Parts: sequence; C-alpha cells; structure tokens
Amino acid sequence: MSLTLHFHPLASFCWKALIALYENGTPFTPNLVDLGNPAERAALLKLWPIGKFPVLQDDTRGEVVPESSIIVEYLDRHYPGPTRFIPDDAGRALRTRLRDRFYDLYVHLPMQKIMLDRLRPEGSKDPHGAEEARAQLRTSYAIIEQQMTDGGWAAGGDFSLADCAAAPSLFYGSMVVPFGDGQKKLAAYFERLKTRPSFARVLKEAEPYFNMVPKER
Ligand SMILES: N[C@@H](CCC(=O)N[C@@H](CS)C(=O)NCC(=O)O)C(=O)O
Repeated sequence: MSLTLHFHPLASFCWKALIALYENGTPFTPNLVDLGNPAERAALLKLWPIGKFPVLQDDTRGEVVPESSIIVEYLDRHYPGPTRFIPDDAGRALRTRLRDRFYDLYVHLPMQKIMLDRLRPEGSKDPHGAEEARAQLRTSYAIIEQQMTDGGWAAGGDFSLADCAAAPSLFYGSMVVPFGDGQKKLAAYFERLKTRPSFARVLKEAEPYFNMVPKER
C-alpha cells in the first residue's frame, strides 16, 4: 500500500486527514505515533522537522505531505473518490479554502490554546490568552450561525475540505466553549457532522483515548 498516515487517533488536526481518507475509502496504512516515545517522535521529525501531525507519506509518488489542509487537497488531486473536497468552480474553491482557513485559524487554534493551557503547570498558565481564545470562539460561533443554512455544509455546497476542518474544531471547541442557546443552526450542523459516517468512524476510533483529553481543573 502506498499511502501511510502518521497520526494519533485523539489529535484533532489528524481527524481532518482521517475524515478525508474515510470519506472515499482510500486505502492507507495507519501509523500511530506516540509523541511521548523518543524514537517515534524522532521518526516523525525526520519526515517533517516541525514535528506536528498528521503527515501523509506517499511511497508511489515519493512525496511526504504535512499540513492537514494540504493533505486533504493532495488526496483530492491524486487519489480522488466520490467525495470531492475542493469544487472545480474557481469561486467555490476559493470559498471552500477560506472556510477551511476560518475553521483552522479561528475555531481550531483557539480551542487548542484553551486545551493546552489546561496542561500547563500551575504558575505557568496563561489565563489572559485562554480568555482571549474563549472570546474568539464565541465570535466564530456567531459567524457560523449566520452563515449556516438549514441542512447545509460548511462552504455552502457539498461536503468539502471545510467540513473536514469544521468537524474536529467544533467537536473539541464545544467541549471548551459550549454553543450558545440561540445557535440552533450551528448545533444542528454539528449533529449532521457527527452522523456523517466518515466522522462517526473517527469518533468511534478515538473513544478509547478520550480519557486523555485535558480536563478543566
Ligand atoms: N497546521 C497543522 C497543525 C497540526 C497540529 O497542531 N497537530 C497537533 C496535533 S492536533 C500536534 O502535532 N501536536 C503535537 C505538538 O505540537 O508537539 C495542520 O493543519 O496539520
């Protein structure tokens, strides 16, 4: 098999790549990386010196592809299936990439900031930064609520790269800042995402690791 995904089943950015792979039943070898294991961390760093996952390795094409959005687009281009992640139409493609950036930068990263702050030892926490991140999440939720149509997907058309980005960021985001009472379209969209078979599978496979999610203390 030519594709290997270096990942961890609990890691939110890895979910983006997994959703894309599961959407199209793309065959790949999963390589679970324990970053706490020095040899496994060193092997990941050799592939991608930034040391973050997911990383997709394609032995057929001789490519190592980091960055979740790039992995999804790479799969769309080189291993296409029934679900296309970037629309052919240039304007829709741009909107899809914009929404992907929106979910990564303004939902996913603030969520990560709050989660990672929970792991910091007492005395090294960043309450101001965490509060800024919570405010950003609330603003982003309000924007999604305005944009979302009943029964729609993140970029306004079919399921796409933007939904691959939305699913993990909203899953963990809603754990740190729950959706507001008035955010019915956002909440309904999140429920739609959870029933999408690709994401439901990702969640099922992550379940055994959920006790590792940092709790608020
Ligand atoms: N921009 C990257 C972010 C990847 C990222 O932050 N991955 C996290 C896991 S969700 C990670 O590798 N964390 C380990 C670390 O930073 O040491 C992407 O989209 O793939």
